[in-house]
Amino acid sequence: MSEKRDTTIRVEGMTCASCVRHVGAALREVEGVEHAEVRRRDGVAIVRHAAQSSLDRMIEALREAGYEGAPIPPGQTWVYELDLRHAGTFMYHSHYDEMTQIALGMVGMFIVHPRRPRGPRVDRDYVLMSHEWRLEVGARRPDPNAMSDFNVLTFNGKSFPATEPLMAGTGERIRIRLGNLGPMDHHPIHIHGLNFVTTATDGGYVPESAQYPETTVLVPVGSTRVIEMVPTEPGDWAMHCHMTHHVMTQMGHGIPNMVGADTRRLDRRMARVAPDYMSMGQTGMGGMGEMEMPTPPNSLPMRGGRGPFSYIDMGGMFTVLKVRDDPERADPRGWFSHPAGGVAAPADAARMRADGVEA
Ligand SMILES: [Cu+2]
Repeated sequence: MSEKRDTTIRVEGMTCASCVRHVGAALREVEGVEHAEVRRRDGVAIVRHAAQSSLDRMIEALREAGYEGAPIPPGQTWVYELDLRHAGTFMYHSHYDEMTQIALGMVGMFIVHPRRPRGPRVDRDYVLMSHEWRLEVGARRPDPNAMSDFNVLTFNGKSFPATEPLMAGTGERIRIRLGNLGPMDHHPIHIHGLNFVTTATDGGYVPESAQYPETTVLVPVGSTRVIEMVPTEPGDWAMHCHMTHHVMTQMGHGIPNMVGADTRRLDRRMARVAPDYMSMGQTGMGGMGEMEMPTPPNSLPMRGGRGPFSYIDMGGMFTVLKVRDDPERADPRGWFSHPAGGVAAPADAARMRADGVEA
């Protein structure tokens, strides 16, 4: 192992914008590289999760750095050297003022590719890092004091519809590396229309004999899960966290439960004092994103995006796995063309009668 290579991650400043931009920034390296340099700038402390297998060397580096006692002062650049002895999917983050620095997004993925490929060759290799934020409506900076009540949920720093869709070819083998360095919540990541196996965690590879099929994988805080699949059905398959709140964005916590309420009398009386008043939530909240009502700047209230059939009212931690027979020529932002008869439609009366259903 005589190869030496320097790789630099720059983490500059700690303003909201630079941190949000930094989330999901993935460092990719190759196993066996003797020297990787992680250069960090401005107010960042320590890398701990990165390259667990290089722990000895890293502990040494951290001792030199004073571990938890010596955060890098603003304006300085420190160097951490790691021997990348094992391949895998790891993460890095600051270990100083964790509530603030992690809440503001000072996290990223650290991918070490094996020198010799293991297992079946994959055709595509994606990285998705989840994160959660408390961002008051109209505020520019996430609130680091939040402990459980997060209202903006992201993949690689973006909420749907801004998330990148993942393209895949029918019959290809797809790898998705999932990482979670959000402050508090575990995310059960679910994919429609196909199943997958977990082939690795940040602790190492899962032997093939221990892999089992799943449609949802839980990604706990502080861990990575690598899933692989071979999609056989072309289509637009939703991929999202299955916690319902995590596919919705800012939604006004503390609002009363209005489902089923008869507000006609209230609306009449309110109209006398506030002509623009409108009660909301009597049938749930699903249509609110589509209404696209004016909102304060820098807010993301329950927004989804346009779908092929109607408005997709999911936002947050949601993206689409686009499986195509000819992925190289397909538009990653375009929607799947369903074959005739391949989508649901209102039931016709004759069919319902034949099934014994009263129309
Ligand atoms: Cu979630």
